[in-house]
Amino acid sequence: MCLVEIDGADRPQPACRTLARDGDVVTTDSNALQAFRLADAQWLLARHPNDCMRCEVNGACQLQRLVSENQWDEFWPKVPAGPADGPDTMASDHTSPSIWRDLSKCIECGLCAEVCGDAVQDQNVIGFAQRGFDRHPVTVFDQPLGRTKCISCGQCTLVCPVGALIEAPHWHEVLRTLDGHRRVSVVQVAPATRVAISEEFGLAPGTVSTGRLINALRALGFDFVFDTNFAADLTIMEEGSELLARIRGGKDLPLFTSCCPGWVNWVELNRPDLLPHLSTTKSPQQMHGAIAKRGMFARALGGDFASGTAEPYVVSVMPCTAKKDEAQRPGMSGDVDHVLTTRELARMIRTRGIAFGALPEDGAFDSPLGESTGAAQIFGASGGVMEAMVRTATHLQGADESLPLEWEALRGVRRGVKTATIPGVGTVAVCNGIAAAQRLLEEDTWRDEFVAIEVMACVGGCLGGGGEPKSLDPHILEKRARSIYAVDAQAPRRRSHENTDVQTLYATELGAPNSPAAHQLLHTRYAA
Ligand code: HC0
Ligand code: SF4
Repeated sequence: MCLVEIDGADRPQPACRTLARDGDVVTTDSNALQAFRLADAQWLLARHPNDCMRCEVNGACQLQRLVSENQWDEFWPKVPAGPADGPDTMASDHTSPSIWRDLSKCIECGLCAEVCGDAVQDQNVIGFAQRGFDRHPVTVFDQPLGRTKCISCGQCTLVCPVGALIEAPHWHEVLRTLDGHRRVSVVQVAPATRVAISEEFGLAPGTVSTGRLINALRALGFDFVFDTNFAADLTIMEEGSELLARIRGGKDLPLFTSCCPGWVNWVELNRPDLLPHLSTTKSPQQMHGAIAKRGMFARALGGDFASGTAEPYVVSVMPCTAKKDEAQRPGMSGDVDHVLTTRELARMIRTRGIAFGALPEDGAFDSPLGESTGAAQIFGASGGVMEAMVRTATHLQGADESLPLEWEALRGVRRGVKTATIPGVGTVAVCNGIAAAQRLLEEDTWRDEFVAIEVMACVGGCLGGGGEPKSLDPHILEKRARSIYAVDAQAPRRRSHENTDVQTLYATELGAPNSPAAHQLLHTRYAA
């Protein structure tokens, strides 16, 4: 569809994969190109299911947009091929807890194979098989996705222009539960969602929409709207203390952060020998759910909730597809019932006719699981978890309080490894993207070089997560990151140990970080 004519070339070339050279004369529209596109469209539409009304990407599908813009409707057969008519490889694949595939909708653009391959994630779970009309994307040995080494990062869903690869949708079930009014409902919102959801509603990329988002969630019917950032501060208390204990004991260093479930999946699937390095601290999503269901929030609700015979219904809104998988992991005790991606939440908001852009910006999180510091907010950017940990670990070490809060060397959305040497702690590394981590781990030098390594599977960190809005803006990651760091810079408290609700939680229930009570609620195990 993106064919262009280049003077001197013997046939039209795809714009998406042809590098423009100095002096090229490129024609993007002509009668010949329109004829090519129409022929392509006819071929695609003849095979494409005609089920837009119930397709998960209805309204966000690039094929649908092209049909409408070019008035190709008449070329779409009234009774097109559906999933039931295709060969086996066309069947819907729902075996992954995070990603659904429906190859009957595939337009064979190749973007999924590219992003899963060497160009970005370097997982090579999806590639291309056959040639000509039979060419289609396949997994290794044509296995269902759930039986491959897919890490659930969702980057393929982010680039799929149609509905062939999507996040496993939870939003229908969430709406049904809210509409039933039979359970006390709790929702938590991730740091990277609030800086990206604006894009779904035509607001400028990078617009911070925390207040609007809270109001939208209340309008959808949630009883309590909380901040994942509260639990991110708690994560830092636990993980920072775990790091210092390992440094003191000289064991299982470097410590690997464990809040990115795509990364945890990668270690379990590819390098189980490295599991002892993973922090046992649960991710903020899971900690938040644990406290809501079995911790201070359940006790505050009283009655059956306090005694443990009833549980609130806990939903999280995440920029990440792998968080769906994380919530179903053994060892997570059902802390979170359903996980919505940023895109799914936008769909819910649209379905209910809520005018997001017109909502007041004054929404405030409920207490006590709503307080957070700037350190928690930067979790959403690559390097943020490490920077937050450094801010608190240096404090716990009794280091000079005049140490900088901002560690520029750990920031930035460019793929690769970032490092910094922290007085009193040691040298730390940040792997921005799973491919960068793979490369670092190929040589053994990391074992002696670093005391802690942060890995985020998606380039940019959660703000580039597979559940974020699809964007064609080449600077989208920078824009979202800028907003995240701006929220931190304006926060009245910027270090996790300064969160007063977290302090109260330790004083009244958990004792100290890494105590037996904290381990019971806030830590997990991994499967080799
Ligand atoms: Fe993230 Fe998280 S920062 S993983 O990217 O740690 O998804 O935004 O919510 O859990 O806090 C995602 C984002 C989170 C968690 C937090 C961490
Ligand atoms: Fe590849 Fe990630 Fe998609 Fe899995 S979710 S197929 S690892 S891009």
